[in-house]
Amino acid sequence: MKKILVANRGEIALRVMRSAQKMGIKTVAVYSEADRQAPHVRFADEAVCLGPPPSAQSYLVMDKVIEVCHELEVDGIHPGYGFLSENATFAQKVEDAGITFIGPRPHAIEIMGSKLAAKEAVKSYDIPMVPGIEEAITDVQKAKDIAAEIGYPILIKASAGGGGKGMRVVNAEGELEEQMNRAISEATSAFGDGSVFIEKYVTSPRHIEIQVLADTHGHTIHLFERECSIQRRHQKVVEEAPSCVLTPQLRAEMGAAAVRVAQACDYVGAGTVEFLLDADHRFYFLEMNTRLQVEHPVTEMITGVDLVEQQIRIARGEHLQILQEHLQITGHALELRVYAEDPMDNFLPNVGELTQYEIPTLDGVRVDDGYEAGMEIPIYYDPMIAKLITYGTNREEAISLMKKAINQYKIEGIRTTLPFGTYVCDHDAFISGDFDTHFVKNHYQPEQIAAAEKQEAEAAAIFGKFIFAQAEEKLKVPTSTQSNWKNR
Ligand code: MV4
Repeated sequence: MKKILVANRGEIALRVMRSAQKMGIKTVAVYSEADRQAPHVRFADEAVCLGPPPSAQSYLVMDKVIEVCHELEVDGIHPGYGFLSENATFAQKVEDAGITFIGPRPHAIEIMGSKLAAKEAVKSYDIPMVPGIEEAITDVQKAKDIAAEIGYPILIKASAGGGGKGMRVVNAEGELEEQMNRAISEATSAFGDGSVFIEKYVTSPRHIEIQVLADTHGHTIHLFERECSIQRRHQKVVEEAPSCVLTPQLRAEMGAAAVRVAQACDYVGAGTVEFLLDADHRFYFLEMNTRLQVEHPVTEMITGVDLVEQQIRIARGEHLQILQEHLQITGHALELRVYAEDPMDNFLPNVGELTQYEIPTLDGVRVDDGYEAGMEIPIYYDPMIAKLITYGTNREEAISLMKKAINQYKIEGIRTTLPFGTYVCDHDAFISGDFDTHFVKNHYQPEQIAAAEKQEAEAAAIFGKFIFAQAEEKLKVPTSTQSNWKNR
């Protein structure tokens, strides 16, 4: 593989190109008219404009991306995350064009893109699943019978779902019909597929996911877990590795289950198997993400493995050089997603110009970003500006370093989730490890950030006044030498 096109933008496009460059592979960037000046465009050896800012006219135009590959003699496409990364049709088109898709085969993407197909595929692989049904349901009476059997509360889920869309909690039989109709109509409009199914609702789960790597020769390994419970509206904000609740035994069990899930769909490349962990530390398979994930750096920090390099090696047909028994967890890593969102105003997108932008420079701190001072955050894409990653010998160190790094991070012009990061790192529930996916709902009080900011502003004002008084004192012109020019 001599030349890779990265069909993405922002921090992930840069991150992928860095590993490619390190391996001596040429890079091609594609971009929309909104990203002409973007760092990923300047970093690449070659860059081609795909079209107008909306993704549907640029980053999502499959044939255009493939055309660029032919023109520039590209032999591999890395899709990053989002955009075309989990599009089986795209993976197939790439393959048909004689280009290597750096990711799994189309059929694995397709199976895991449907929750019901995924359940069906892993059925004979001894994977723990939440009690429920494995087929689409439309009949309300049948749904009521099943719900009565598994017991309320239940959760209605869309088979094609993602990001919580089409998901409905039902607490009692009286609500079932209405919630089912809502879930079906939401799933139909969002995914063009109204298939829904029912599961027992796990009330206070932690979200734990396992990173896997599989080569084309049948070797599959796992790279331990990431804990991603700190999220709001199905958008992760803080992730860490390892999770502070897994015992070595549970970690090994979940890792082995994740490997079996990958094997169930003949997985190739880097993938992530998502599990729910209930209050009694029982785990259940949720779904598999067939891409490199946003939060992959925390795994890289604790294992020392460059996941993008592994993806490229696997795509080249190489054998995995890493053996499961050689992998070990060293230290602890945290990641804060820095979004252009106002944590004081319900995390509303807050796009605009980055009038000031300075990243922290501390040992053990990694910043994966795709913006520079003076740039506009476009309204067309995900509002994530950067990922702030800290690494320490233990969790306490990683947390304390995260607080320092947030303090050093200077972003002006837009509101970001940086203060939310401080809030989380200072919170007892987070520090003690006693939290679940409801952390934001249960523990987040924006007023406390406001109070802290007010206190800081007051301290700054007092300090400023003091400095001003000192300066004034120094500048005071002695009365005796006062000039009388006015009087001349
Ligand atoms: C669940 C659940 C509780 N019980 N399934 C959310 C998105 C989709 N990937 C699966 N999700 C959930 N499935 C059962 N049976 C709770 C969630 C859930 C969740 C999961 C992981 C991380 C954050 C979440 C936030 C709300 C709900």
